[in-house]
Amino acid sequence: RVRSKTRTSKTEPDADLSYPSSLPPDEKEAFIEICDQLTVELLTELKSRYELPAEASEWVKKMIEYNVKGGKLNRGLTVVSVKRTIDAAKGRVLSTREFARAAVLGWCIEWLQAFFLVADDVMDDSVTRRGQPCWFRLPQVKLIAVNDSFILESNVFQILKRHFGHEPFYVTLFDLFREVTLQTELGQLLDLTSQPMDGQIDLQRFTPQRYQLIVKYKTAFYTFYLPIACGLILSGMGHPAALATARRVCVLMGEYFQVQDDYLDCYGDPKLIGKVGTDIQDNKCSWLVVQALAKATPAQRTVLEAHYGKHEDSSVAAVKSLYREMGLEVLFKQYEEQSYTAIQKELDALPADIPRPVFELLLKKIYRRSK
Ligand code: GPP
Ligand code: MG
Ligand code: MG
Ligand code: MG
Repeated sequence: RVRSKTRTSKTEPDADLSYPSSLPPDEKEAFIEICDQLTVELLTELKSRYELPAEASEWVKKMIEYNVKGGKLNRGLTVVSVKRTIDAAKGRVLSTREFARAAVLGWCIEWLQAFFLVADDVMDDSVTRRGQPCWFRLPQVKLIAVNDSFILESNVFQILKRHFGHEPFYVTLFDLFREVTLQTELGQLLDLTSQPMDGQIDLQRFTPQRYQLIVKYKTAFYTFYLPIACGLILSGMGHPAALATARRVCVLMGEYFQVQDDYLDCYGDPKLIGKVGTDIQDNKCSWLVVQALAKATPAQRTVLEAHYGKHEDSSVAAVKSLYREMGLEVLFKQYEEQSYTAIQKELDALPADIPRPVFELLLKKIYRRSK
């Protein structure tokens, strides 16, 4: 009896775990404040537990600030929406502490994304990200960015342990992050090896089937399934049937999202998307080239064979003008509408234990997106 009085219950914080007692009313501002707290916690731990000298922890601090913030935060904020929607259905409003904990989990996804992006930009030889030079482009960084991406990944598990290590669902969360990370890495493998490395360009390999597999693994799981699953697990709704349903819809949305990303790589405004497209030069199995190949005449195919995957501006221009000639912009708009309708239909059929408003919000956020 005495013990049960003095011991903290499972949902009470550990002694060293604190959350702000008040947060700004604006959701995004409040969410961002949690990131600052997490950064301070990580740096404190690096200095105390891992004996990191000031100069090195200063590096990590700059690296986190450069790479973790500055995104659209869709993934992270989704965790909060799921928790809020499920609680609202039970007539409950999130307390500041509950908001903060959902936000912490949301930041784990933003951190994981930072790991992926820092590494992806090295592999894709990209120039800009989120409106600034890619981290590895900084002269003082270069390939240290590879190790930095690993540190960002480890940070995810430091945050998870500190904030959720005492929860009964800790192992479930841990396993989810580990699994989604592997899925994304396998997707990245398929993306990077969609062409043989011997310099020969084999456009035969760019099939719709391969495309679907790449985008499902490299994008859908971490972009849509992970935030939704985190929200469900945090709300005590992470049973296998709900997760399986969520996963099916998330894969559909993820495919649509990556098709948009491929479209924007060529047709987006770099000022809006914060990055300069490199898919044509990089010989990527992009939605655009897959569509082009599916309907190309032999002459058009020859143009692609001559110019796709080449770094010269004239080759990139030749591919872009072929895309224009083939009406790929119109084809994309058609795909966009079809895909939107198909996903909407799936949402209409969702069982009651899935927080449909969250999916609707997500779909609304990405429909006809220009960034
Ligand atoms: C998006 O591909 C996929 C990722 C960013 C996942 C990377 C995974 C790793 C394991 C590193 P993309 O290259 O089209 O994205 P972007 O256009 O943003 O560079
Ligand atoms: Mg890539
Ligand atoms: Mg990339
Ligand atoms: Mg892209």
